[in-house]
Amino acid sequence: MTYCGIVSIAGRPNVGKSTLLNRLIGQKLSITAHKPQTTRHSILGIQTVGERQVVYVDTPGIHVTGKQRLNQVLNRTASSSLHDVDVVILVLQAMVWNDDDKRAFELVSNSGVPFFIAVNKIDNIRKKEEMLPYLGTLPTHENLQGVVLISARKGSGIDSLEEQIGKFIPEGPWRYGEDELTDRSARFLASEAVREQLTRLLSAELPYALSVEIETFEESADLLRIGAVIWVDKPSQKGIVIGKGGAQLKEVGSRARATLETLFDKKVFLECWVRVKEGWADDERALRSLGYDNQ
Ligand SMILES: Nc1nc2c(ncn2[C@@H]2O[C@H](COP(=O)(O)OP(=O)(O)O)[C@@H](O)[C@H]2O)c(=O)[nH]1
Ligand SMILES: [Mg+2]
Repeated sequence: MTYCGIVSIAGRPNVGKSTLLNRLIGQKLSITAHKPQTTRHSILGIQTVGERQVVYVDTPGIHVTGKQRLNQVLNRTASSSLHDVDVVILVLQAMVWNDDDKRAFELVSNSGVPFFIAVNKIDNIRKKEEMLPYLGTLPTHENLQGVVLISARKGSGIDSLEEQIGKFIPEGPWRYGEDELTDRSARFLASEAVREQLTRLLSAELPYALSVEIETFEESADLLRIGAVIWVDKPSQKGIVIGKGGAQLKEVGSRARATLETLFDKKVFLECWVRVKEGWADDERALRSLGYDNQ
């Protein structure tokens, strides 16, 4: 007898959804950074233990407002991932409850799916009893199955979360192979690894103005050769990404390469270029051509 279920990881940006997915799968599948909108795509993390396969869906965060098309597409992706799932994990940040959390709670509780609240980043709280008043103010709902305190970064509470979720995974055939970890291609993971470092190393708004496309991806027995194009909005941004004497781009490349060598367990040769593509964040067609879509 086998079990298989889909678990959606929901919540506003920056609460630690992607960090949680990576922790659950034990691999860096989804990129993380201390900035909202780091995750632009839904990504699946597949965990198969014994007879049970759990497919976790990491989503872009749920935003209250979205002026740009990119924001609207991100919200649509986030809401659509709440249906046709078996359980939702609504991630909150310990001691924080704001308008975006409230909206995420409403979306999740209205989806009709059983859900858990995972209160994340408890490693930041020195005295755990200080959390009691906060926990008391969280709303309740008939579909809410429990509240679990976790640290996605440090790993605490994860076993308990997995155990409680396990009870909601129905009997059924596996959807993925036993060894599969994600639905995403190696090319996609490569482009995300580059975007992660750009998001981390560049300041302020610039990361939102860029996207990464993999032009070449050649695998041989002992080497992975990857060519990545970094698309920016304006000519002025090109120089910022490249940095003085190319230092910034070099740093991005070498950090992304380290991530990819761990992920693929292989030597990686990574080359990055910067090119200008104006106004893409407002042009839905351009978004599609770069792979940002609901699918
Ligand atoms: N202290 C602490 N920081 C965390 C934890 N989980 C995530 N973070 C940090 O919170 C930021 C946002 O994490 P991320 O997973 O990208 O959030 P997402 O937008 O919800 O996917 C990153 O800087 C993470 O390192 C945690 O358990 N403890
Ligand atoms: Mg994320």
